[in-house]
Amino acid sequence: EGKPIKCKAAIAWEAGKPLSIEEIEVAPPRKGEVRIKVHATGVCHTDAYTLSGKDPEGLFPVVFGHEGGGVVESIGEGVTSVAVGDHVIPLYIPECRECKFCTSGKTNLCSVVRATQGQGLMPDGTTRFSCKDKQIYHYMGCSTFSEYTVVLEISLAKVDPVAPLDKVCLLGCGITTGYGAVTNTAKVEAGSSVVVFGLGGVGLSAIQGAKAVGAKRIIGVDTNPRKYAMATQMGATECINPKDFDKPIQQVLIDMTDGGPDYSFECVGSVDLMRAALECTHKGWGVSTIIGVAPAGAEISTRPFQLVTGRTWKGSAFGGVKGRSELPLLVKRYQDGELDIDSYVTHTFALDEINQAFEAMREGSCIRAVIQM
Ligand code: NAD
Ligand code: DAO
Ligand code: ZN
Repeated sequence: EGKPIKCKAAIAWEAGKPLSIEEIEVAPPRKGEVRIKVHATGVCHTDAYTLSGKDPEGLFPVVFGHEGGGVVESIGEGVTSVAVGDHVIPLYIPECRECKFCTSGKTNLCSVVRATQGQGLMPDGTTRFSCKDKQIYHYMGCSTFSEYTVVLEISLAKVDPVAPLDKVCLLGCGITTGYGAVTNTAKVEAGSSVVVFGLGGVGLSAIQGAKAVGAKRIIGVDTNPRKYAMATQMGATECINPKDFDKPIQQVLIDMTDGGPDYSFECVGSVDLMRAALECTHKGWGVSTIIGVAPAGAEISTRPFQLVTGRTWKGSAFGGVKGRSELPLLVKRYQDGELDIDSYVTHTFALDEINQAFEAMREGSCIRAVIQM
């Protein structure tokens, strides 16, 4: 029977306030659970969104963080797929391999622990974190802003221990999301034309995916021209700024591409851009994939004629990637030099500087801030 561990964590006591570094107690892993020493974690917009208080499902107090990498410290009863010392990436979409979703062959949205994960709890309805005699909620089943965390076995991708965790941690969210949306969800073919709206970490990864599958034209769209250099480095053949045109951006793109691109990806989270992204695609076969997360309650619209005339609207969560099965392959691609991760790390901080990472994210120059524990 394991013992509780005392360690440092960044706690969000309430919405809209900076995180505070506290000593917390992390209980040992129970049945099907694994305790991990977190080595590095990215900071993503979803953490900032929930911290802001705008997320109607946000719970406090909580340990945020869902883009991490760590090493297994101890395992609970019945855990067989990982062992002490294994290197792992926590997954906010688990892969149980048994539920209706996992066995469908059609989706990565494993739903066995959906209810409790959304309530910030482990499946037995309790939490493994406490601080100052208060129970602290888990976040997205990961809670990587802590030196130690407890995650379900089915929510862990075991990865090559040689891969640097302060880089491959970014496969826990944004990079996999953009890349997978192109390769898994839209299944873009070689020779295609592709438009990517939003050139942050997610959009840049969609560009990398498009380049990897052999797309011949890859157009990046962003209102911030400082994003174009990196987009070009990742494989964009051209970048445009909607502010430079009087015409709606969908018309600009249709004119540029003789009727519209074969594929588009919305990587911003704006319902207006989602509409533009659908409507710019080519009549008869255009496929537009929504990746960006819009504000709670927002709705999309277009004229049904856009679909009647052969355009398809899709969406993608975590790039349609089944984490336990597929993340090791993305790690391999990184190690083989086929997937750039290093360039995304524009900022690094220590855990007690984590509020600076949230500030950096608001600046246009930041792609990803990584916290080194
Ligand atoms: P980011 O903020 O780094 O990038 C967004 C980019 O969009 C920025 O470069 C910004 O300049 C640009 N932009 C803003 N308004 C624009 C406009 N009107 N026109 C063109 N460009 C505009 O964010 P990110 O980390 O790349 O994430 C992008 C989106 O993906 C977010 O909504 C995030 O929540 C979402 N996301 C979705 C999933 C998923 O599984 N579906 C996973 C991770 C992130
Ligand atoms: O199974 O219903 C479900 C929830 C799946 C979670 C999908 C999350 C996609 C957006 C994540 C935002 C970035 C972390
Ligand atoms: Zn499942």
